[in-house]
Amino acid sequence: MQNTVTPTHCPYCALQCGMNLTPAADGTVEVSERTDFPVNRGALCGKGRTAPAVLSSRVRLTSPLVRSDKGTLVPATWDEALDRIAGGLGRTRAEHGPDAVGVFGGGGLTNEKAYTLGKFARVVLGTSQIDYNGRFCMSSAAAAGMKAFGLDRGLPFPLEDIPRTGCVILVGSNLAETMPPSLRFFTELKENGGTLIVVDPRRTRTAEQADLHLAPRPGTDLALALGLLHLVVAEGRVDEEYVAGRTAGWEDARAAAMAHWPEYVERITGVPVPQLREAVRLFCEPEHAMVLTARGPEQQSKGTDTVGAWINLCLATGQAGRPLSGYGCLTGQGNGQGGREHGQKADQLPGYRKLDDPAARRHVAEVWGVDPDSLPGPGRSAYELLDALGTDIRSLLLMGSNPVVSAPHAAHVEERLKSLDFLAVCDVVLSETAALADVVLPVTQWAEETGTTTSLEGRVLLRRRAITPPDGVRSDLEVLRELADRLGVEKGFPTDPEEVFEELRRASAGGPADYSGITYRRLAEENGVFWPCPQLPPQEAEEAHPGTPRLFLDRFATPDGRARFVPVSHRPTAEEPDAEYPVLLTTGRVVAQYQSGAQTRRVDELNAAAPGPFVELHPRLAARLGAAEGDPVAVVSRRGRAVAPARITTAIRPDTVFMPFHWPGEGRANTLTNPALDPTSRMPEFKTCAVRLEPVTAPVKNS
Ligand SMILES: Nc1nc2c(c(=O)[nH]1)N[C@H]1C(S)=C(S)[C@@H](COP(=O)(O)OP(=O)(O)OC[C@H]3O[C@@H](n4cnc5c(=O)[nH]c(N)nc54)[C@H](O)[C@@H]3O)O[C@H]1N2
Ligand SMILES: Nc1nc2c(c(=O)[nH]1)N[C@H]1C(S)=C(S)[C@@H](COP(=O)(O)OP(=O)(O)OC[C@H]3O[C@@H](n4cnc5c(=O)[nH]c(N)nc54)[C@H](O)[C@@H]3O)O[C@H]1N2
Ligand code: SF4
Ligand SMILES: [Mo]
Repeated sequence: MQNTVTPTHCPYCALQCGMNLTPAADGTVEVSERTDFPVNRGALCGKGRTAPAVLSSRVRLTSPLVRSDKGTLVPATWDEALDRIAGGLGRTRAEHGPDAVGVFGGGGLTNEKAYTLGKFARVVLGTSQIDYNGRFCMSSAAAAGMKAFGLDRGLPFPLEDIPRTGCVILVGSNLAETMPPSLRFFTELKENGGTLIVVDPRRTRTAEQADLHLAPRPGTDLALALGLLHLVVAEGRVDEEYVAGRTAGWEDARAAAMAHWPEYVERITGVPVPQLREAVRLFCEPEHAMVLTARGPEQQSKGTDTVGAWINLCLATGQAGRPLSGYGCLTGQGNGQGGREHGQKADQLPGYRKLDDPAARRHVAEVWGVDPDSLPGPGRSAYELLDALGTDIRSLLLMGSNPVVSAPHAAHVEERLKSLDFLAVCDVVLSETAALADVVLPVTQWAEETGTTTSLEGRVLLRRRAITPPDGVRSDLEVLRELADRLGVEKGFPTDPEEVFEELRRASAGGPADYSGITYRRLAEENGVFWPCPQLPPQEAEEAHPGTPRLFLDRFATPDGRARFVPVSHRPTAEEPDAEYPVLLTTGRVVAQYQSGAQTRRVDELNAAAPGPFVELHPRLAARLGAAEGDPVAVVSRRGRAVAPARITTAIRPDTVFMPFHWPGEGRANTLTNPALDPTSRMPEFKTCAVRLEPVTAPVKNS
């Protein structure tokens, strides 16, 4: 394998940029341009370019760690560590029943890992208590997409369609920082004469590219979308023929929208009526248009209704299920799409099947060689699961997430994790969550193992092993196999990713996310395949199914083929500002750090670019506080207090402050966030809570 160039994909975000890896003689790995992958055509952001730094033994775990009698983590052999985990989980199961054992996964895990983790929970542990960090990510968009279209695939079309549409409304996405190479599609859109509307309370690098920037008050996107729909109706811009032919439920949705007068919407959102009218004009005049959402409107306690309202706008104007038009969600994590399809979600079986559907249970149970009645039912959502730690749930196996930094109301979650009888964490580094564990297992990562991911386009991709992992680490699949063995299940947990994928193909066959026609060979030859991709019956078998880059062109995935309008109305956020907490906090990302920072905070170049947390605030707010640029500012919510330097800018609304969430410690944004959940998606309200600002006079204690 030495000195050969291996084409593969980035370990981080859902764009899954293609890159080439070459191992060098000194043990390091070189990243070079891979131009044959059409999404990024060789371009990478700084995170992707520097990703090999996290492969280095200098920053990662290379030995299992177990908690000693003195309470510290000390190196142990693999057998000792695995025995301890099987003992810990097994004891809880014996004493408190299977549902007292929890499993928490991640949208960064490959399809093979996510699939095996879900199977492990249901078959080996017999627990219903499994969920994953994707719940914190795109779950509201997924729920809204299921309701409206009968299927959830983030983008129903490839990114390459964007430059050829007429107008894109980009709602709460800062893709110039979160998916930099994707900015090209929007630049090309404008070069082709199309327009870009960005909806964001901040004038971000993305908003700077827009023809029209709407800056609503955080948490008011639902009213904004309804106000635009009101104007569409009032101005006679509804595509009546399309509505009659391809949708259902218009009358109720229309009635709900008509209650949202432009002036009323201006009062709620702060977006002036002329801007609302301009947005409607730009969106409705071209033949084709798209709405894309990301975490801004989705991470709200009304995220599902909010996305539903944006979908209503697309449906009323005939902009869905037609070429070069539609609604899409920009999924976030490397395998954010595939990770939500194959069973690590509380209510789900592989192939995006429902755990409470008897036919789905029979199909998957047969593939797994178990009795359908032995499969548990749906469990709790991610935050509810974390909140139940130490009470209903006594032991936890965690793989691919760092909730001490990334979960809402993080101090509470941290305390819940500490109250467990037993915590096992598999990670590549000693994350803040791994540091609390009773046992930590060091695992292999992207460049050291083969596996598939499914990008934000719904394109299934092959990540290839490019280097030999260091001594002392094992793959997540090997870990699950060893634990299954120790917990009495000797078969059904292969460690070869391709073997797992072959089983996943069968388990997903006939399901909404059907991968049965996809093989590793095809993925290697075709640069990815879009699902659904069923295996064709033998008589047609020479012709492989081509995959489905564009969904819904003939019909939506609902029983009658029609898309569903949702009748939604504006409602306030779960925590509106008041006299005591008068300012809104919103949270998000910066280009040089990834998520909880567990990986990127170990890369010098990225730390130099983004060394720590900050509080972005308007000069007027700063003046009231008496804070100058760089002064420490305390942000206080009902859940806690965080301190970070002020970053003063007119790019943010004067009623709002912004903090990135990548850091632990006293600047941890999630100390402040509100775990109020969306009733349908169970998404926490990361994007708004009420805070007050205080100047920092005395040193503050670390959280
Ligand atoms: N550099 C970097 N890139 C990443 C990641 C990372 O951590 N770092 N993570 C990946 C993952 S998992 C994800 S999910 C994606 C996320 O990608 P994005 O959704 O683009 O990222 P965010 O910064 O969370 O939020 C986007 C924007 O929403 C705005 N916003 C805040 N509140 C509201 C609101 O109420 N309404 C509206 N309309 N907008 C609002 C914020 O100001 C912010 O600019 O990025 C992926 N890429
Ligand atoms: N305030 C606020 N909080 C947020 C958000 C926000 O916008 N605002 N966004 C939310 C969103 S969208 C997301 S996606 C979450 C993400 O937050 P987290 O779930 O914490 O995501 P990561 O930091 O990517 O954590 C992944 C962990 O898995 C490890 N890892 C990487 N690869 C592997 C592997 O192959 N196997 C194993 N076992 N481990 C691996 C990494 O080292 C890291 O420790 O944060 C959420 N939290
Ligand atoms: S944009 Fe996303 S996939 Fe591309 S290099 Fe950056 S982190 Fe990696
Ligand atoms: Mo995410």
